[in-house]
Amino acid sequence: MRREVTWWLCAALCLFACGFACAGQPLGQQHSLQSTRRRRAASNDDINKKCSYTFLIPQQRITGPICASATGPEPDRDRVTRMDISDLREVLGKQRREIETLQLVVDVDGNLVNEMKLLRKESRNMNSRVTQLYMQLLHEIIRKRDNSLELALLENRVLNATSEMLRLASRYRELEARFGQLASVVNNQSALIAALEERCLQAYGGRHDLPAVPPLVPVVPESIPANSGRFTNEITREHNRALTRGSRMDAPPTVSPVGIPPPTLSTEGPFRDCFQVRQAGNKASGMYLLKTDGSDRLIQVWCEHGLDNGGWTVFQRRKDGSVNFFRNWENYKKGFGNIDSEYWLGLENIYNLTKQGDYRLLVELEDWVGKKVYAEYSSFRLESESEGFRIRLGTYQGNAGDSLSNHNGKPFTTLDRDRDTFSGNCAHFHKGGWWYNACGQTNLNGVWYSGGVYRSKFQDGIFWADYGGGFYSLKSVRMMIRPIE
Ligand SMILES: *[C@@H]1O[C@H](CO)[C@@H](O)[C@H](O)[C@H]1NC(C)=O
Ligand SMILES: *[C@@H]1O[C@H](CO)[C@@H](O)[C@H](O)[C@H]1NC(C)=O
Ligand SMILES: *[C@@H]1O[C@H](CO)[C@@H](O)[C@H](O)[C@H]1NC(C)=O
Ligand SMILES: [Ca+2]
Repeated sequence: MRREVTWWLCAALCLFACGFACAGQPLGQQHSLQSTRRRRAASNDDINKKCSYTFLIPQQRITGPICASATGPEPDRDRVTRMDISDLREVLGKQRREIETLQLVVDVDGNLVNEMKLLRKESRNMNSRVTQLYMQLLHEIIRKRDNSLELALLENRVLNATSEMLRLASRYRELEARFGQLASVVNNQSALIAALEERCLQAYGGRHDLPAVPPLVPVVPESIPANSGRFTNEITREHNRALTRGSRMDAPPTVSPVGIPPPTLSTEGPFRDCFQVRQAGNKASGMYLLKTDGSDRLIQVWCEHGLDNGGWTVFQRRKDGSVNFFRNWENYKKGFGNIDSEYWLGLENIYNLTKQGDYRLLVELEDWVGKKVYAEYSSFRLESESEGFRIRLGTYQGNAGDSLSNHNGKPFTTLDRDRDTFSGNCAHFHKGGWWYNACGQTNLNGVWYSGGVYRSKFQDGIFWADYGGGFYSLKSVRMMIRPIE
């Protein structure tokens, strides 16, 4: 009985509810109910067709109140129907409200879902943005690391260079110390050799008339030419070997017999000095013919136009040891050598040149690493032969040091004409001809030694005491004059 009522209610509710939502699961008990009540077959069929889905409301909730009304005795069909309908209405109202509530909830949920979707989309965007940023960051990090690697490399290199520099500096100091030691040894040995030689000479025949040895020029000068040159131990004395006592003094004067005639000869008349040559428009350094005032003789000289605007008349030149400079008075008076290599213009010619006006002197020195230094004197002239061709110098200026002023006012001395202030003959010790004092701070007509530092009994090299000291022989030397403008 109770089951019948339940079914009926269910059917009604189904009809109603299907209007709202026919979405759900199939009704499980439908088949068994159909078989119990034949008179409702038609509607039952309808229900079966329409309500193929479950209700939103669970069955238990509906049965509660309906069961109460069905507990009475044999029910009247109309009464039951009325009661049921009112109950049903109530339930339906409740259901509707609930459904509305649910609808609201669904709406809210829908909004929430939309919001969720939006949020998710946004989150996706954020994700991609974050990824992008992350990649950028990664890129930056990698680049930074590369940079820092490069920086580290550079730092390493700087450190290396610094350590190398320190190493070289300490090595340089070492070498300097060693140079000092060696110089001192050389000084001691020179003194020792001189002493031994004197004793030796005295022992063999007691020649007490022999002159004393002149004082040595200090080996360590104020300015050092070049470090490398100082440590060469090689001493070549080809020039010295070539000399023999017999031939040395007999060598005839050889004023420029060698060499091509100067290019200016044919077109232009002889000039009084190289300054005039330069003023005449000749720009090339080379050999030119000069004729000094009051003289009827032509002289060949080298004109230097590549230095300090040119116009320099070169009267002395050393460069390769090709010419012997250990000569007598006559040779030094007339001149000797080859104009295009080593030569001495001659005291008479120099005298006649400097007599023409006011000249200044330039001494150019080159050491064995090719460094050139200069000593310039504001005025320069020689006195006549009767005065021994005394040298007269003005004030010094330059970077070689003033080693020539020590000779200022001194007459010229050769081996066969001793006019120096030393007890012996300075030409003998220095192996040249010069305006010796007692004896010299410079010896530019000495022996040409190869390599710089030389070892010899006497200081007979081409030295300039203030540049290299007494035992450093210069590689090349030039002495030249130009009128004072
Ligand atoms: C620095 O010197 C060390 C050895 O002294 C060497 O291994 C390294 O490669 C050098 N670095 C550079 C950048 O030259
Ligand atoms: C050189 O001689 C001096 C004294 O004459 C001496 O004090 C010095 O030690 C000597 N030097 C060398 C390297 O022999
Ligand atoms: C120097 O000049 C004088 C005249 O002042 C002359 O007699 C002499 O020959 C000249 N000397 C030379 C070498 O030219
Ligand atoms: Ca003397």
